[in-house]
Amino acid sequence: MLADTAGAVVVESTLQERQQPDKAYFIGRGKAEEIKELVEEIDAKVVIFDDDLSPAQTRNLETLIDRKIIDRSRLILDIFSSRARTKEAQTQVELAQLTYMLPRLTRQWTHLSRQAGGGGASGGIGTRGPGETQLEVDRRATRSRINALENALDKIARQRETGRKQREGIFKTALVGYTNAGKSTLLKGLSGADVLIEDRLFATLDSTTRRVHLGYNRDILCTDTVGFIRKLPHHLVASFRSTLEEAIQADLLLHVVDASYEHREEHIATVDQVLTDIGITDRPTLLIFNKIDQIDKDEREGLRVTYPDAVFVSGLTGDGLDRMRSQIYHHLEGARVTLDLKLPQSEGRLISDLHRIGEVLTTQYVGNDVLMTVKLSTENAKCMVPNGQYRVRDEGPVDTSTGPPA
Ligand SMILES: Nc1nc2c(ncn2[C@@H]2O[C@H](COP(=O)(O)OP(=O)(O)OP(=O)(O)O)[C@@H](O)[C@H]2O)c(=O)[nH]1
Ligand SMILES: [Mg+2]
Repeated sequence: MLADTAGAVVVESTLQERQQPDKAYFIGRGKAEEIKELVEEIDAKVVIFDDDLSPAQTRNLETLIDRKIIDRSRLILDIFSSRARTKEAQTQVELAQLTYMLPRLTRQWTHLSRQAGGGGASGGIGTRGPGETQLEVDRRATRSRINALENALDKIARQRETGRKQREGIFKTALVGYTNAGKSTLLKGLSGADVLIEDRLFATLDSTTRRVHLGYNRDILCTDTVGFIRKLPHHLVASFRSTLEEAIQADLLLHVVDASYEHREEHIATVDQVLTDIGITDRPTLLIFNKIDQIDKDEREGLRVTYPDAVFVSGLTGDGLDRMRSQIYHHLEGARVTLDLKLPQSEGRLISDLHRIGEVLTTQYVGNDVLMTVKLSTENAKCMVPNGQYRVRDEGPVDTSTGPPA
């Protein structure tokens, strides 16, 4: 599917079982020669490996098989680069590509020489001396470009940070999941917004945030994120940190699983692993089985038994979207407390903050005081309201210094 997404037509595939990869060729030398013959016979243009190859292995295979060799990382990077639309995604992809290329730079990368202003350093396989010099120039140019891109991403990350501050107080959710699970379809279904949906891998590279009405007079924010995949190149994860930051900041994760995929457990495990890798561990998560229009009743019941807390939906038909909304609502309510507050009217700043980040249910003026009933996230309740000045409904007075009520 990766190959297909990248625009290649797979004409033949082959597998080798080995205890461990060969240092020089990754596969055995005999197998590599077999592939060379096959490639000539069927006139294949490219050989794709479903694992990552070392720079030396790629070179050796290229020399032996005499075809372009593409490993899994490179394939994913190619797809990413063809799909990057926004400045941020393009910057992230370029950074990942250069990081991938740096150890692989050889004298063959003549296009880089041109970029570095080298002019006529053509011919590729030149004499050793000048060639080496050009290579050094290329490496330096690549490193300084990497630096520039990292700085640009830092800047974008800071801008995002500002945007996030303005959205403080609104309950935030993020759709995460294996690529092609149907995250964007669900965002579209929930928010009504126009979102790019494709039966291809990595249709979404940027995070898109939309407001979702839950009903019950409540709005939340929902962010669509880049899909995860097995054996995701680590430099790619690193480059996409700022996009994934939206998931890192979410109050609730909506883990979307393609229920119709036979090995969905593998996908679930991969997503959990990537989340751990980017530092998200014990985040409240709602498991969403999507594409239930594609599975029969028995299968659905089986899943229900195994995952009693999961939500079953079809982004395509809209089935289950209301259940999904109400489950999100329950999470949101669980994460909020209702407070009865008595504040001096002089606390104008605090009062306006409460209106901004909380849900003010009632307001009453008594003398110089304001009596308010406000729903707030437990987190905001802890950090915003001064010690001893509030009372949680039905639960008696609370000491804020010990944190919010459970
Ligand atoms: N049958 C069926 N197909 C669905 C459903 N939801 C999504 N799809 C299809 O699955 C494919 C992928 O959907 P997307 O919403 O683009 O998936 P995504 O998780 O955002 O994928 P990436 O952005 O590529 O990671 C599209 O062809 C959708 O039409 C569903 O409930 N049922
Ligand atoms: Mg998508």
